[in-house]
Amino acid sequence: MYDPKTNSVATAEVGSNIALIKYWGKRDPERQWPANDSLSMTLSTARTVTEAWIKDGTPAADLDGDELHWAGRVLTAAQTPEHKALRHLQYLRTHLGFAAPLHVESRNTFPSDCGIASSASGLAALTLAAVAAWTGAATLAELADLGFGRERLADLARLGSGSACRSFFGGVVRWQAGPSASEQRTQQLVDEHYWRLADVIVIISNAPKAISSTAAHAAAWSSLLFEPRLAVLPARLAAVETAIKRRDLERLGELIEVEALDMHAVMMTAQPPSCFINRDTANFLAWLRHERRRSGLQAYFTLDAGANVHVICEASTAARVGERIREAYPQYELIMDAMGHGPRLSRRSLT
Ligand code: 2P0
Repeated sequence: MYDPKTNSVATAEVGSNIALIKYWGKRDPERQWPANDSLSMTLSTARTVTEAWIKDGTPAADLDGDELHWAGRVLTAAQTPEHKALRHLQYLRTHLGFAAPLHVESRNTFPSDCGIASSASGLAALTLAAVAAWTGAATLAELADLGFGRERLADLARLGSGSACRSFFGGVVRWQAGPSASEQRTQQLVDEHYWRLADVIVIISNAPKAISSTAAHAAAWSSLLFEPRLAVLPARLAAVETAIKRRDLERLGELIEVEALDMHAVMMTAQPPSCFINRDTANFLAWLRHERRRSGLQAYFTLDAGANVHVICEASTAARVGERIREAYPQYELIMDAMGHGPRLSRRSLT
C-alpha cells in the first residue's frame, strides 16, 4: 500500500509555536505525558523546513544509515545515535516498521536552541518529512488516507519533543494531558483567521541554552511551587481560552504574563535550579509593563525556555509595537511573527 520513491524528495514546512499556557514538567517522561494541559499559538515566520528522501544504494537493512544535514553539519546515526533527531527517526522506524535509511536536510528560518521553540517545529517537520518519505505520500490528504492523519502525526512527533505535537495545527492549539495514551489529544481551539494576533520576538540573546529543556523539565517536580502551579492551571487555561474566544487582549495579556513568570519561578526554584532569563530579559519585561502604563501600548509578554521575549499584540498594532521596541532597544533583532497555519507537505524530484 505504500509507494516509497528513491527519486523524489518530501518537503515538510512547519511553523514553530509559542505556548500561552506552558507545558512544563512531565507525568511520565518515557511516554511523554505532560503534567498539565497546554495551549499554544502556531507561528508563521519562525518555521522549520525539512526535506527527506530514501537513500539510494544503501541496503534497506542498514538501520544505522540515517544522515541528517543540519546547521552546516552532517550527523549520522552511526556516529551520534543519541542526537535527539536521529533518535526520533530510529523510534519512528522501529515503531512504524519502516526499514529504509533516510537522507534528511533541515533548516530553521530563525535562531535555534535559544527559546524560540526550535524543537517544536524541528521534530514536527522531521516526523512529517520522514513518514512522507517512507510512505511515498505527496500531500497531507494522501498521508491521511494512508492512516497518518494530523492527530496521529502529532502523537508520533510528541514522542520526539512534547511541544512538537502542537505544531500540527494552525491557529491556537490545545494539547490535552491525560492518564492514558488515548487521552493525549492535540486539538485546534480556533484557526489562524479567528483573531489576527502577532508575536514580536525580541532576540535578546541567540546564545544556545546552557541546559536543555528536557533536563529542566525533569527537575520541575522538585520545586515547592510546582504543585500549587498545577492546582491553578485548569482555571487559568479556561480563562485564557475564554479571552481568546472573546478576542480580549487585555485579559489574555494579564493571564499569559503571570503564566510565563510562574513557569520561570518553578524553573528557578527547582533542584537543580535553571535560570533561562537574564538581566536584559528582566529589564525588557519591566520596560514593556512601564510602556503599557505610560503610553497605552497594547502588548504583553510571554517567555519560552530561553532569554528571548515574545511580545503578543494584535496584528494591526504589530508594526507600531516593533517600532517602539526598536526605538528603545536598537541593539535587539526582532522577528515580526504572527499566528500561522498548520503544516505543509510537498514533493519534488530529486535532481
Ligand atoms: C512549551 N517548553 O509549552 C514549553 C514552555 C519550553 C517552555 O515545551 O523534553 O523541547 O522535548 O518534550 O518540548 C520545551 O520543551 O521538551 C517546551 P521535550 P520540549 O512550549
